[in-house]
Amino acid sequence: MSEFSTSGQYDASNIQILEGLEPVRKRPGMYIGSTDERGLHHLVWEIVDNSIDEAMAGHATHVIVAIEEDGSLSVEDDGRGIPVDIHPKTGKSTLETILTVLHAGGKFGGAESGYKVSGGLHGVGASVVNALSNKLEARVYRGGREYIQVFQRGAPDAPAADIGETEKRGTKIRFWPDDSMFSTVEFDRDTIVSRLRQQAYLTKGITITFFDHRDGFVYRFYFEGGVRSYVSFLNRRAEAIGDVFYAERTIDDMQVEVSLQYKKDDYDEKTISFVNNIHTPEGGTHLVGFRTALTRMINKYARDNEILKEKDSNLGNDDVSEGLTAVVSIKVPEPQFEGQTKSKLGTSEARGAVDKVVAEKIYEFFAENPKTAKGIIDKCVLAYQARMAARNARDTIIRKGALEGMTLPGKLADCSSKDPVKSELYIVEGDSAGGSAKQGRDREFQAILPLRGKILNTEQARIDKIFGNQEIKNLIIALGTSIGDTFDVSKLRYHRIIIMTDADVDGAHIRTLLLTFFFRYLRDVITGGYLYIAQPPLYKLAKDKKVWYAHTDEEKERIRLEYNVVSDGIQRYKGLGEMNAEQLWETTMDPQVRVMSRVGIDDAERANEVFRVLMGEDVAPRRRFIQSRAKQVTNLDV
Ligand code: 28F
Repeated sequence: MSEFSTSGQYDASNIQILEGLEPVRKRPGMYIGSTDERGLHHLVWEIVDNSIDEAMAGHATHVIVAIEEDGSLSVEDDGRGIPVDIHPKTGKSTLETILTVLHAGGKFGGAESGYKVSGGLHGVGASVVNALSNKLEARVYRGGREYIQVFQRGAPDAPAADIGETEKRGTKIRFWPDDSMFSTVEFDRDTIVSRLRQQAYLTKGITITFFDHRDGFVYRFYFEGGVRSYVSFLNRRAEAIGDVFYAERTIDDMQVEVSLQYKKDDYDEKTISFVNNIHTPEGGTHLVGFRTALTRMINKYARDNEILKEKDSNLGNDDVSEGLTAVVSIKVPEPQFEGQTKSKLGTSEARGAVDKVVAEKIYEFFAENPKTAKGIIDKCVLAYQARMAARNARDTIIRKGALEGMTLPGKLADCSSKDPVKSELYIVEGDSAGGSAKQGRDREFQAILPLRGKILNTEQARIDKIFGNQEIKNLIIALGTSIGDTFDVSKLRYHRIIIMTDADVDGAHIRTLLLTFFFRYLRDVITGGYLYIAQPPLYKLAKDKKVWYAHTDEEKERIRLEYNVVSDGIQRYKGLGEMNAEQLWETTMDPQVRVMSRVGIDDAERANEVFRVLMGEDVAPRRRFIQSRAKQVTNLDV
């Protein structure tokens, strides 16, 4: 190990640092998932999570996040400040170690080290942000002194320097993402604001302020009520049954927080679960504990108060979930994650802890709010009856063999391969594009299902009505999985389902309807990674018998300039119908050249949310949704 130099310039020692972070710069996707916009925002979450950790440990109360005028991003907290003492073994300060050694910041350890969000299984640590930033400036306010250390792509210019007195305390990190690494280095305000709102709900009592210094936009979050406020926010557009239920308790080092409220006329469920502030879209033991306890206590209360008679069968989890909005947040010192995207909690003790908290407190809540309890149970009983009716309706339809795939719909142009792994289904908007797709496809492994016009608005329709809609029925039969509680993803007849709609507003509408339908009734098709969206080209450029296709404006400009294509050699595609079969194949269907994106669960969830706001029946939220994107607002969310 080379002698640690104290001179301003670092000599051989920082080569070792570069080696430490070299793998990050070589394969960034291994650390932050991707280098597109989503990966860029992972850099923000890494740093913000460190501040939230400091707040969760009770040492910070304010976090400030800012997009600076030059497009860089800064995060500041008023915690203890990362230690700057020099570590005898490495000769480096703790600050420099955290920022230059992989996984250095997030030490594992019992509850005394708090509930680590960053640096844990999900956090890769601030050093990854440092490695992927052209520049990173760390400031520490500690012991009445201010320290600063600047890095370029993870290598420090010099040791941490004491630059004078300060009244402040805490840590501030500002970074300039490396534009040679990311497809975009432009931060998205909405993405950051909605994540900060969520973190503020999950860390009750913290104040998070967001500044966009590019245009003076300010947002401040402070939620005294923690997840109780979160449930109120989630239900803000709905009419609710009674007050919000809230329970909090620490059992064996696990801090459990649960809140719920039922909506009156809506039967859509929205239960969001977290571990150490990390969203667990695949649920896990904490969510199982929540659901079983809630169902058990609702049945118990219903029987104790003769709403359910001796002869009545128990209400099931599904009946208890209709119209339910709930947030389950648990903090566990060393959580075990499972599942495909490591976003399912495996820690078995969490199930018992959440079950215990819910069972104890929800019965008390019902006893203290008998009207609310009656309203909830009546709704659950109604859901039970509707489920029975739908099951009977479905059974009659299935008995008629309509859904057993006995009669594949006439509109489906199936492929000859019977191997689902090789087969793919294009869901195409409109009969004309459907026709071209049928002609242009490779019939060995590509099936086509044309969709006529707008499919059913599944936002409001009940399951028995959905079965009545021919387009939906065709789709379900073609997929082969059935739907609802007879759904079986292993019966899927195609392992790639590709939504191909026009690039215009109508196409976006149909795509949103389809995404919402899959999200609502065929969710495992999404979580299994089977659902894609085709990206047809936006432009066709032609010159001297040569033809190019462009998927983005930038690509079109690059080709136009490179080959000097005159403007009347450039066609902007309005819809799929303008392409003939051969063009459709060679631009959008040929696996060698086509561009398509895989649908993630949060894309579909966001479509579902956007769908509800834009397609729901209340006007106010639609106006708000549109306004909040059209003008700058200063909002105080309480
Ligand atoms: C803008 C981003 O990163 N805030 C942080 C602290 C405070 C401590 C700490 C962080 C690793 C091994 C300790 C201070 N004093 N905001 C942040 N604030 N990390 S990151 O320590 C991590 C070290 O041991 C801190 C006493 N204990 C901990």
